[in-house]
Amino acid sequence: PKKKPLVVVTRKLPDVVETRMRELFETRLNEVDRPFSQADMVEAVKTADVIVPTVTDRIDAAILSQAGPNLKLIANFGNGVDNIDVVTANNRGIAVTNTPGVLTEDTADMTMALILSVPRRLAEGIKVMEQGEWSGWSPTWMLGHRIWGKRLGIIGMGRIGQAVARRAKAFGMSIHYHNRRRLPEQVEEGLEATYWDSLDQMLARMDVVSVHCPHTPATYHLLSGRRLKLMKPGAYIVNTARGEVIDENALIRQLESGALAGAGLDVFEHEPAVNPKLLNSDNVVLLPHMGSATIEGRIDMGEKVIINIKTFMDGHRPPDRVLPSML
Ligand code: 8YV
Repeated sequence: PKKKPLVVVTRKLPDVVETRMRELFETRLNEVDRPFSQADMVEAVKTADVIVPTVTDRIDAAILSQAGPNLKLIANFGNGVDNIDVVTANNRGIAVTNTPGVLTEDTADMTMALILSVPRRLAEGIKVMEQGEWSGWSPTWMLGHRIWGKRLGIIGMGRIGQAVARRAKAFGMSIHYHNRRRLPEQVEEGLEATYWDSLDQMLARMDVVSVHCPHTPATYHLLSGRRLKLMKPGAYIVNTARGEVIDENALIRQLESGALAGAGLDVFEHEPAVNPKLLNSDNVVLLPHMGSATIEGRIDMGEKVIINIKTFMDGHRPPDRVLPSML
């Protein structure tokens, strides 16, 4: 029988996923879920046939230059592949796959939660109750802003962006989007979404802006200081994609000056570090990268990883191959 591939997994995954992996592959699992060090990663690329990294692992050109002859596949446990140098991997004949689709709805739910929480001051209300500071109802106290009838601008209209659009539409928002490519007419009509070729022009007119594009060299600081200044006074910003897409310091300045009314952030530029200025603001809701964090989703992601490895090892094209041309 063919030798089973050695699969190195960098983090603790759900038990069912690990059990299935043990059945199918020779595995080196991370029982204690201690984040991989640089040395662990070098050791892994030197010896493994397949590596299963997560968002907390960097596999850059320097690491890949130490890859052993066996390494043929990096099967990312996650959708975003900005942790991996896909171009260098590809040049070295190492395939990269991700786990699209299975975390779309969960991430869109969390995005909607932030779109609701920030304008309606949910976190502030919870804090008042927890601190026992509620002295009674008042007609003019704790007033937020309604989202109904407001304009939502979605940056990046892929699977997650579209799932957010469907939800926001049900909440009475009008849907606008900017994307590299315009959606097919039928899809656009189904979502009742308005396309903006110019991001600058869209930003100037939105009440809420939500980020759903991947982090690539082209989208790094896409929401730069200049662009954030174009936003409508009193607008809100939500990010469940990648922190690097927004210039975080510039965002803080716009929040401090009151030009922007608030932000809901699940992702940060230097995770897990969070700028203390964000932590001390009332008008931001912060979450620790929980967008796709459901038990069901993690199991689905694990299954996707397994299918990608299995298909690849059987000599076929894995369903979720990421090619440099797709970035
Ligand atoms: C995951 C994510 O938690 O898939 C992504 O791109 O950011 C998250 O949903 C993470 O990537 C797991 O590696």
